[in-house]
Amino acid sequence: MSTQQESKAKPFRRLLLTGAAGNLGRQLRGALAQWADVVRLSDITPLGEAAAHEEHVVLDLADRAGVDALLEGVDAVVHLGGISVDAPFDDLLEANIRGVYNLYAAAQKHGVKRVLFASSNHAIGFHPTTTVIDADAPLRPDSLYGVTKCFGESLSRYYFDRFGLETVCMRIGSSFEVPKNPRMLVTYLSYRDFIELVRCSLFTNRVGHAIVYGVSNNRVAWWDNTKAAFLGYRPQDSSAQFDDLFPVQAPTDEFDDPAQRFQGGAFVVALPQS
Ligand code: NAI
Ligand code: 15L
Repeated sequence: MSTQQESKAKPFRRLLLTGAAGNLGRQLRGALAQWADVVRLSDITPLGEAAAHEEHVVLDLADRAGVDALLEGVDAVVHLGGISVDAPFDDLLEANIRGVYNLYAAAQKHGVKRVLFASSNHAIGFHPTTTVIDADAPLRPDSLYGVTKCFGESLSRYYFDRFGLETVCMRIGSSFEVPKNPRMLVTYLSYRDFIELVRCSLFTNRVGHAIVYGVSNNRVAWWDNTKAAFLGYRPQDSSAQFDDLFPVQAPTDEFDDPAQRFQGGAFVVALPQS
């Protein structure tokens, strides 16, 4: 191979991104082109026009045969697909329980090396806002949605221990263009930091099964990423740039409102219609 050809070689032959039509999928779509020859994008909703390096697959993650075919020829997966808020159990069951099982079963069958699983802060949302927790904190889901993220973390642990399929579980805080409320000044993850954490999760050697909090370098922190330091994630952004949007509040356990006492915010009190 000539030097010129070598410099063009990309680390992955084929990367799969699920949930590609969603908020974070749309942010990541462009970045993946640098990392793989072929980017396979999937969602239950249409994905727009396919670029030359893209393959599009529109399917429901609950479709086992479809997901099996989706994983064929894939080196690594960024799994963002599924319901991203609290919802009736039957809906969560299909997208977030059956869907994540289908993904792992197919990934193992097809020899996928690594998955980035989009977990959520709602897996640990019933920890108080006055405590700082790390990767070893007990799961304390704040919603059925949070319970499905605990299932994904647990399933991925099993697939690593049993089959050696590596996963980084990214417990994402709040990744939006701009924080929407005071809580999000603490949970904010900029899109740039999100993409960087995906990069670290895909390219670090031997991650095994890891838990990392997806959060920027905000002034107030509830989550300590020391145990995921080996990923080399160095957030560049901070919610401090949005301080003028909301009054900054010192942590206190004197709040009457559970949505302020617990890290999950409104998720700890809301109940979806069934
Ligand atoms: P989103 O709701 O914008 O995107 C999720 C995508 O999954 C959507 O495009 C949706 O069509 C697709 N999807 C839903 N059900 C599906 C099914 N049955 N089969 C196939 N595709 C399906 O959510 P967002 O913000 O992009 O989040 C991505 C992931 O990160 C989600 O798993 C979410 O739970 C997680 N997350 C996001 C946070 C954030 O602040 N954006 C915070 C914590 C976790
Ligand atoms: C999540 O898990 C959701 O996907 C997202 O929509 C936000 O609600 C986020 O958590 C948050 O906690 O702000």
